[in-house]
Parts: sequence; structure tokens; C-alpha cells
Amino acid sequence: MKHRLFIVLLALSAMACGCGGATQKRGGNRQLPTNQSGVSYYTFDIVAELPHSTKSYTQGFEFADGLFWEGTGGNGSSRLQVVNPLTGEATKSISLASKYFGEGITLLGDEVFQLTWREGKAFVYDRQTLRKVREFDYQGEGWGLTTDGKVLYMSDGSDRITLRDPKTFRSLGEIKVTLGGHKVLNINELEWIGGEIWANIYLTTDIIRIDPATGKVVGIIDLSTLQSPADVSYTTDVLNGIAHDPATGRVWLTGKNWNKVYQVEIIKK
Ligand SMILES: [Ca+2]
Repeated sequence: MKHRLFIVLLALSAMACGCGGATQKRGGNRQLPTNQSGVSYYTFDIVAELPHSTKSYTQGFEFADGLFWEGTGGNGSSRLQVVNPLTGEATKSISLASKYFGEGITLLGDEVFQLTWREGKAFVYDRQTLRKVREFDYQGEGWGLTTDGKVLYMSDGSDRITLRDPKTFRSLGEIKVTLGGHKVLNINELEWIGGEIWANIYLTTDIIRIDPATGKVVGIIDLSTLQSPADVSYTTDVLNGIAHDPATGRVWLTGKNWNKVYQVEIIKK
């Protein structure tokens, strides 16, 4: 039965649209199989709740310099912003031209990278000023972005994570993500944590933990109870956004138009 549900989920995932727009489904109440052998299952504790703007349609989320860095989506509402975690207010923000639908972001060295959904354009900004310093063209969709400190890892809504050279944006190879031998589609926002890639799966409340060497899902975190019903409104969209501070090990999660950022401790079931 669970196997059949998994197949249905994969089929639904294959039919789902990209990261945004008026046709995007809300919810995110589907889950990956809960009994896959070789996979560790995790739950969470909420350590702290912080404010998050319900006008931020989160597509990329990072922590650095004591601040949240966030890329938002939507045509006409796409931004790159630096956010004070305690207030939820942007201390710096730039807007993308309305023809661009912003997607994943990541920080590497003195620069911030930002993808776009279907426009085939990646922007690179100076970390201090958020002034655009370069841009790249690429084929296909842009969804999530992270880095191991050397190369970029980019998702495109499929089961593929493409490694890219931050100097040229050229492909350096790809990871195909599988769970129990099945493709895992709709890989969305990413975060490099302790040698693993953590990823939101669009339209689910799960975060998967991927071994980048094999592409295998080695862990699944169930976030289905992260939001309390009181924090959900008709504009609340899917779980999407993982930020991590390697210095402290802290992990923060949020979602599209969510009213909160949650600092969480991940606990093995
Ligand atoms: Ca992230």
C-alpha cells in the first residue's frame, strides 16, 4: 500500500508545475514512504520561533553573518534580501525586474548567487552591497541552490542536482537522487549540511537528506506538524527554505509566505 502511494506520489510529482505562479498548488501535505529500508527517519523539536514576512514567497534561504539571506519568487515580487532574524525585517533588499521569477540562492565567498525559474538566468551579487556583478545563462529551470564552499549544487524540479563551476556556471556533473531505487522528483530548496545535501521536496512536508556521493536518500525528516493550524492562512504556501549555521549547527526552516521561521533540532525517530 505504501509502495503504491509512493508511485502515485511520483506520478503526481511528475505532473506538477514548477515553483510558482498562479497555478501552483498549496498544501504540501504529502509525504514520502515512511518505511524505506536503509533510510533514517527523523522528527524535530522547535527551539525558537522567529518572525517571517508573509509577503516573502521563499525560494532560497541561507544564514550568514548573523542574518538570514532570502530569495523570493513571483513576477514583480522577486527579491534578494538580507533579513534581521529577530525582527523579520529586511535590512537590505534588491528587486528583480518583473520578467524574472527569482529562485534559489546561495552565498560563496564574497558573492551571492540567485537563480530564476524559467528565464535561464543566474545573477551574481556582491555580498556587501547586493550590487549585481555578473550573470550567467543556463538551460532548463532553476529551483534550489547550495554550495559545499567550492562548487554550486543546483536543483531544477526533477531528480537531478547539477554541480556547477561558480566561475563559469558550467556543469561539472550531476547527482541523480533516488529513494529505494526510485527517482525522487521535485527537489526544491537545498542546504549543504555536514557533508549531506538537505532538500525540500515540493508539495511535501518532508525534507530529504541526500548522500552527494551516491545520490541516495539516507534520511527523511517529517515536518508535517511544524506549523500549528493557527499559523496557517489562505495565503500560506508550502514548506520551502532550509538555512544552517555551520559554526553552531543551528538549522532554521520556513515556507512560502509563512509567518514564522522555526529554529529546529532534528531528532532521530
Ligand atoms: Ca538553503
